[in-house]
Amino acid sequence: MQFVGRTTLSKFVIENTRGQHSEMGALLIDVAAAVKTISALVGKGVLSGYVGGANVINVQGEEQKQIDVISNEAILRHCEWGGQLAGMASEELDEPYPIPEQFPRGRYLLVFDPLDGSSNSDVNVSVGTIFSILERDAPGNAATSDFLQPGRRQLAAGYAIYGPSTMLVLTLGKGTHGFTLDREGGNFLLTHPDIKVPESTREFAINASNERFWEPPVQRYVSECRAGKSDVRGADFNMRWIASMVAEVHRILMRGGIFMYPKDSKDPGKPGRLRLLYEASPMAMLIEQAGGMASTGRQRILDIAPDALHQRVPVLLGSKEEVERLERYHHEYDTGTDRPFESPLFKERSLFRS
Ligand code: AFP
Repeated sequence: MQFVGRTTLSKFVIENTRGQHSEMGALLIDVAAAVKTISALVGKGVLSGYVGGANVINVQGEEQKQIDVISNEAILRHCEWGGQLAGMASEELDEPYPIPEQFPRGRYLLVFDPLDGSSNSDVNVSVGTIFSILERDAPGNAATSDFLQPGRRQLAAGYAIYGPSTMLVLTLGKGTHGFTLDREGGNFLLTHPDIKVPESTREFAINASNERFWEPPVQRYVSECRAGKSDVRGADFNMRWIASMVAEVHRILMRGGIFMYPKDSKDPGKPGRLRLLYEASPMAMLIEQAGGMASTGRQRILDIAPDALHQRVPVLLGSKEEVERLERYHHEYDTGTDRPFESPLFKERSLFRS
């Protein structure tokens, strides 16, 4: 009886999608069911039989684990039957998934990364599912072009984090709200209503092994954070890197910070590592709805019109003051007005420019 009377995810969703989007409410309840299935599997670790073992290469040219495949299946099976969807798109599938013949069609589009950070599942570190819901003008069978909408058109976005506890964090366009899974009762309970990202932070997250491939504005920013009290920032910074975007974004929603996977020159064919439709856009909506910012450094992420399903983008997101600073550094760099910088990397750049 301990949790009786608390707001469940189902109640929250039904109350907040009544009217025009009630069918989307039903879809979200199916997404939550899929998330519970994945949570149970991930929580078993190697005992599930899906963690570890041989990997295959997926459509992104990346290693695909058995747990990725089974998580993808879980979402497809839980969500394909209800009649709300015109199609689904997944990180694990090259093309959109058509709704099977035997099921009715709806007008919503579900895009998702079934298990982000799955390389971490082998080492028992938090992983997550990221999802987003878009709308097509009419019910029917979705084509790839239907999915290519800027993130500002998302009707809902969320992620589940499979950590010491499983949480589902959701926005329907009115704030960002966190629900914790009560494993015994089987319900997600509203535990973190109206999450707010602090505007200021002294914590940043970036894969620093890529430093030599970053653009100068990011090198400048990180070098200033590392210099701490002794330099222009006048304060010491802390660094974190989990290599699991869901876990980094969750930390930022809980206590502030900035997450960066910037543009780099490591592979000139890839303008960033993270995927726009099912990683960057949903996280950008959640962060903005919590009062933070999400940018490429040169453009608001939610304004990018995708031209491919698996398009990659640079991602800088989190506490407002830091994302604004990074945007300013990009602008100063692009316009040649950045101040003389003492880092050897910047001296190198000024040599190139002179
Ligand atoms: P996987 O799902 O292949 O593990 O990738 C997760 C991810 O795209 C994202 O969650 C992390 O931020 C990023 O990779 C970490 O990658 P690095 O290996 O570059 O640190």
